[in-house]
Amino acid sequence: MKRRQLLQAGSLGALAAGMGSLGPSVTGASLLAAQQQRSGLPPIKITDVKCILTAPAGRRLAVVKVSTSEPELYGLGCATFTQRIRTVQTAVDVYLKQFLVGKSPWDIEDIWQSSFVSSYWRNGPVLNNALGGVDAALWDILGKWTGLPVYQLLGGKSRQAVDTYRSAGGRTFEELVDSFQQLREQGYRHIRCEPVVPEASPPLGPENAARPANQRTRIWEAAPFARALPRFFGKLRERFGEQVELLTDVHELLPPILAIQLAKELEPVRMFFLEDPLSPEDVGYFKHLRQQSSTPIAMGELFNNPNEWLDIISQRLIDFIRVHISQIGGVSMAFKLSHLCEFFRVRTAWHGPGDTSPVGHAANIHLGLVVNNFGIQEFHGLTQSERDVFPGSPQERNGYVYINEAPGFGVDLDEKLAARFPIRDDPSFDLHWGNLRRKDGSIVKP
Ligand code: GCO
Ligand code: MG
Repeated sequence: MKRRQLLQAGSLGALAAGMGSLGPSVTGASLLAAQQQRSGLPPIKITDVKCILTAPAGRRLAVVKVSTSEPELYGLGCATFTQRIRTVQTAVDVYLKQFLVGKSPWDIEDIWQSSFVSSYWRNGPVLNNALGGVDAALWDILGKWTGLPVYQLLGGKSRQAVDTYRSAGGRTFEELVDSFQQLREQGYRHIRCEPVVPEASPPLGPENAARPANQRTRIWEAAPFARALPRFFGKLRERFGEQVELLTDVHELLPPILAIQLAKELEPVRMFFLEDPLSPEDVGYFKHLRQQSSTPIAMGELFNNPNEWLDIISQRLIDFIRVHISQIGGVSMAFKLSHLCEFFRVRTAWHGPGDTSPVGHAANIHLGLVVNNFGIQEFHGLTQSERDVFPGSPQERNGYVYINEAPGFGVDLDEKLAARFPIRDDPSFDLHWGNLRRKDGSIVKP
């Protein structure tokens, strides 16, 4: 039977069954059975849940594949936590698999809620990414079955494409200006710059480079960095004028009072936003930051759970929410979060770096197409090998990014090709953050 026929037969049959069984004498158990019948979708089951790891562009990516009893009906969801990717794989392949096989893929919300508490201890990047991957895969399955793109299931398009920002790179001001100019010529209207400040990050001698990868240090001093940034952006504004939006990311590295000074001193530049000025542990400082400065604030790539964002959103202390969607539990949670933000005029700016798979980028974009309070989308850009491993990946044109109109998220995974880009467990891949130190040797916390 074709999908649509089955869907119709399913809805009518189930409606009749539901009407018959929902009388005043319904017991708890029969109510559960009646609900299961009444979904209007065929009674298929989850048959497998697995995590696929691949690194087509060098960065380690994790994708969850949920298979069903319907031949060839499966869904994909990004679960990338690149620094601890094997732990996500275990959470999916061992724990979520045994919890989910045999359940209905249509119960997206119930699977989210039950999986979330299934470990009793919860939250955190490992379990949330694993759950986020499953959640997105279930939306993908629903889209494929109904023949609709996920954006349609979430409410339909509010816009035709999502506007993106890219980062200009370079070690000197001149190099950065060149890179900035190229991005302008490609049509970008929003450009992020993270200048290298030599006084803040002095190069280390050859003895550092000679150390084993897990013991190599980088130096970072907040004060010279915070002083240099306003000068840098002042020059950039002078050079490129008012027709471009400027963004910067300070990676939660500043002591709160320096973040406040920086936000104030950036005011004349009229930034589009200042990204991640404070550590998640310092969220209490947002109210002081807000009282002192009108520089727009984007926050959140390290956030895991609602307790980290509820206060700063409801007290109107930030302007853009930029969580990593799989890190907070996937599309379902991000959709709720975007609605919460809508009421407080906070716009979305989902995290979209290189350590997001094309499936994850597509999820960011589907949400961005729907929500009224879309702000901007970070889109790192994809290499040809990523596009080959993930057929149907999003495309950029003139600074906008587009998804295709295929059902679900519209992105597939060529597993055979993915296996030709195995991930590496080399320590130089994930020790970057843990070896960032001040000149006195003490650790710097992002
Ligand atoms: C961003 C981020 C990334 C992170 C990276 C960590 O805004 O794009 O800060 O560059 O550093 O995702 O793995
Ligand atoms: Mg960032």
